[in-house]
Amino acid sequence: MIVGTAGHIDHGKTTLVRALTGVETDRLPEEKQRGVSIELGYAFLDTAAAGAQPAGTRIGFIDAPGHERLVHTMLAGATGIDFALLLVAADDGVMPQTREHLAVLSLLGIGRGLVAVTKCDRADPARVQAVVADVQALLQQTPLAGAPVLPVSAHTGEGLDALKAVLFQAAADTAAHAREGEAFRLAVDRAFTLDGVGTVVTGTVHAGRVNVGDELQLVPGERRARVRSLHAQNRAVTTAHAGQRCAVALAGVDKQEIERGQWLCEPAMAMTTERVDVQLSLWHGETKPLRSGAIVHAHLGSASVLAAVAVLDPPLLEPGQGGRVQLVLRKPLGAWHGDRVVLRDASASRTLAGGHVLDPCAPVRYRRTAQRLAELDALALPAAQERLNALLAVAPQGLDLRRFAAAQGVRPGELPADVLRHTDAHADMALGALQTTQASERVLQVLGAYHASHTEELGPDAARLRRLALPRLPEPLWRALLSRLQGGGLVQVRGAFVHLPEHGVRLSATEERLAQKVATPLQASGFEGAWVRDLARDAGEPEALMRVTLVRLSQRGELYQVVKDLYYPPATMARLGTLARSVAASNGGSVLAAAFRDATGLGRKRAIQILEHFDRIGLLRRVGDVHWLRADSQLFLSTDTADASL
Ligand SMILES: Nc1nc2c(ncn2[C@@H]2O[C@H](COP(=O)(O)OP(=O)(O)OP(=O)(O)O)[C@@H](O)[C@H]2O)c(=O)[nH]1
Ligand SMILES: [Mg+2]
Repeated sequence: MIVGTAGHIDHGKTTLVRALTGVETDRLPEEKQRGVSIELGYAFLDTAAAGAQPAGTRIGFIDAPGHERLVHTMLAGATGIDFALLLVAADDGVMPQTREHLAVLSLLGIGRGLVAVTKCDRADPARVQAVVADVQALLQQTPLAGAPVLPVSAHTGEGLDALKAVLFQAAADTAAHAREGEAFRLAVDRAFTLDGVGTVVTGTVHAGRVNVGDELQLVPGERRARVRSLHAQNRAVTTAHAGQRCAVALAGVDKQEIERGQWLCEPAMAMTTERVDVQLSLWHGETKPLRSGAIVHAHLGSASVLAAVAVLDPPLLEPGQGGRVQLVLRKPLGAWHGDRVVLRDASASRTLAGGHVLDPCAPVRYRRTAQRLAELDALALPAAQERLNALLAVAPQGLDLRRFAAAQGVRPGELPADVLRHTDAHADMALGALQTTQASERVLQVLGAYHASHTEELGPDAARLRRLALPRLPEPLWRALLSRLQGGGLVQVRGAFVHLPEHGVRLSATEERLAQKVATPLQASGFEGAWVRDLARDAGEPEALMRVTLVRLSQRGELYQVVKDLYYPPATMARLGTLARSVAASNGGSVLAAAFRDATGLGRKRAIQILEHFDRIGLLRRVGDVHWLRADSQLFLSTDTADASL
């Protein structure tokens, strides 16, 4: 269990932590000199040492500064704590940072805690009782309502046993951390160098587990490093988990590369964002509503950054009211679903609002549409699996499952059986059952209409069909959909073309006759291809008739027209396509004209004509002088050769 102190300056936080743990957490010369805490302090208390049950439990303390200008430091310490220890000095009573720290704790959603009314040796019992009553009233509208309020004195020791008893009971009641099963994430609050150990990063583990030897990533950033050794709650361990203070020694990382506000996380979960959608409540003590355009300090994890507010729903937030808000961050941060957010005003003098992240990869556009609000509703559900199912049920273009898992900070879960799924090295995507049905219907309807208006053609090619029917559906899902339709016999795919099964290719008698006549010469023409004029002459047919017929045959997927009047049969085209693929494979995905010329033995001009044809039909994509293999193209994969019918 991690306990965080809170309370007005000089109310005795550091002194109480010292009385409980024996550790002096004010260590900076400036802190000692001025008697004021500036940095976060860390100390630990063993329940065993104090004779409590269960033995061996170690409570971590994060001692926060109370200075009004250091609320951001208090916030960095308070994020991720399990239990709040709010202090109010009996002589001073409730003061501004008593209120503000209480607001911070409430907005962080911290519902477990106690209030110590300190310096009781300095006030008479009536005064102490009055302060206790004030505090109880103050807690009323917060998640800490009803928490124990205990009079203590760090100087005389009065009340300390009762306070410890509450802490030990709370530690005993701390069940296995709810987020232990999630991916590992630690909010960094310090980095230093230790002789013989190297760079050490400390922070509160927000979720998951980590082991010595694991590879972790610093976020924001790309830096990865192995865990050389670990301390949890100030003890050397081989594994640490959510709900612990943790020090991680990282191999080969320089201290300068790390700062407070970063996260240390599993590389698969690395997620950097400049735009988050959050569920937010405006503090009931605010006097004005929160409007779009407001500039605020956003505190996420141990980071703080300036952000612009866009209130999504309702259009503005009244004090005490909850709603959905987008934060546009001035600087990228690591953030995940469920992370707590606290907003302070632009001059950092007031704590305004708090809530949690719904979507760390929030959209720039369409952020208030009914569709988007339905997605945010889905993201508000309590369990990751429920969110996944609900999101699939409302996402018209499907879901990127890897991105979803990373944003949620969880490993991908089970999918409903009836979704459409595409998985490969590059993508893992799913489309909900209803959306799959609707998309299928749309494809069949568009294809039917296409056949009706292009009776002479076999059908559109797959890329064109996608543009006509489902332009926004991601390519991997489009491919999965098409092969499902094909597998179910609802469409047929011939080369690059797609058609309804009943849209048979019926050649006219003339076309049939000509097709037969040209089959052999086309095949014999090899990689050079055959010209209409030569085919007409050799077949003894009129050139005009041959030209019209071959155009029709190519529209039906029977032939390929590479440049005007130059034709290839599918088998030859497939061999050329396979060669282009193998050139690309040995060249990091690119096909240069010279390499393709050498691979085919063709002249430069013809080689380029064929590459440009491949650009047009979607096998390659030209960028400058280089033709890149489209990773998502299925043309001329080995199965296609079997389709070569002429
Ligand atoms: N008489 C008396 N004095 C106390 C008690 N607790 C703390 N003090 C004194 O109050 C002063 C401030 O105590 P700190 O523990 O530094 O206060 P703090 O809340 O940590 O202050 P910041 O971290 O700067 O916000 C010190 O001089 C302490 O000796 C107490 O129980 N009784
Ligand atoms: Mg202090």
